[in-house]
Amino acid sequence: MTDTITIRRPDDWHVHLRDGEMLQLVAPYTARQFARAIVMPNLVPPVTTVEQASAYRDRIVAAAGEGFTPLMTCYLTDKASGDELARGHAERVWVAAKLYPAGATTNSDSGVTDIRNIWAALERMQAIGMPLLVHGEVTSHDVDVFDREAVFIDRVLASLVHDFPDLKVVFEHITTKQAAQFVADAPANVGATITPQHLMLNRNALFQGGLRPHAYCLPVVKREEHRLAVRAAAVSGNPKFFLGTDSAPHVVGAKESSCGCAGLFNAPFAIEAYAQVFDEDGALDRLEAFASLNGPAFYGLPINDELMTLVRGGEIVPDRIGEVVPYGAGSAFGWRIQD
Ligand code: OTD
Ligand code: ZN
Ligand code: ZN
Repeated sequence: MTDTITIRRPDDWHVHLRDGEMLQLVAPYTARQFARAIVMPNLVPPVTTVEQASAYRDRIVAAAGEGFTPLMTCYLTDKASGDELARGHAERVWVAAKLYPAGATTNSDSGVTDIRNIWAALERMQAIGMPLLVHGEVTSHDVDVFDREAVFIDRVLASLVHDFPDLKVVFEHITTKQAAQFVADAPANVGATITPQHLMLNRNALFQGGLRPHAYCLPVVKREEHRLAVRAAAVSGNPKFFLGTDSAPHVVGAKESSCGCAGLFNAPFAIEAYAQVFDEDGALDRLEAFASLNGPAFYGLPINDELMTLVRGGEIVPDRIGEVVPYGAGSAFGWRIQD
């Protein structure tokens, strides 16, 4: 049994770092583990201009400290401009752009109401090699919340990938067997991020002995068969699948509420949680590819020089970090980072 594993320092290809006080609280946790992170633009107001993104990047660097590189994203709206996207990409502010179907998740009200509205922007992104990051859920009220991802593939994503054969597309935080299959079958320009919670929880976690707000995120966790399919994809070694925590902190009062916010704060013990999953599946030798190699390869970025060593035996996750309940509070993941 392996008790120690050394990997290239990982990156987080999907994280919410927030702003203001929350940014100050959470950024050091991401920076402690990850060399780089793709930072989601769903602030209020959303990050839609190059200037906003550049100023936000400065605030993140100040909060995270030395040795961490935030990779910024543009929030696509119905009015997204190809010129603005190309300018931000050329100025190396924007690494990618994010598609939120309007209303699909937290702070997505300014998102895209119809994919046809951003057709010209997507053509431009394809031409300049700028990846499109997709929150893949339909929002129509007639579609069951547990089916929204699978229906999105049929109604939107399949034709998008077909119509833009050279556009790099990341299907973010996949949660279903349909998504895992779609990405596995798609050409090499389509990848996916996977969160720790979607590898560890099925939808029973939402109702275990009562209503569990700290297991609630979007896309919502699914049936066991989906968890197993997503997990098989993550540990498979297939380069299309890579680490994206979707760490999305909310203060405890906003979670434990009659209308609780979606999102889990998993940044403090993220790599430890992934290590536990890969260990349980006998795939520790593939953790490095998932956490540290596949993402950079997809984005066309170099891998990190530094190494990270993980050792068996986790510490207890605290009940609170500031005013936020971290993912796994009160329990321990099987691994810890060696100092
Ligand atoms: N999901 N919460 C949030 C975003 C994500 O869809 C997501 O990427 C958030 O709070 O920003 C969540 O549950
Ligand atoms: Zn999302
Ligand atoms: Zn997210």
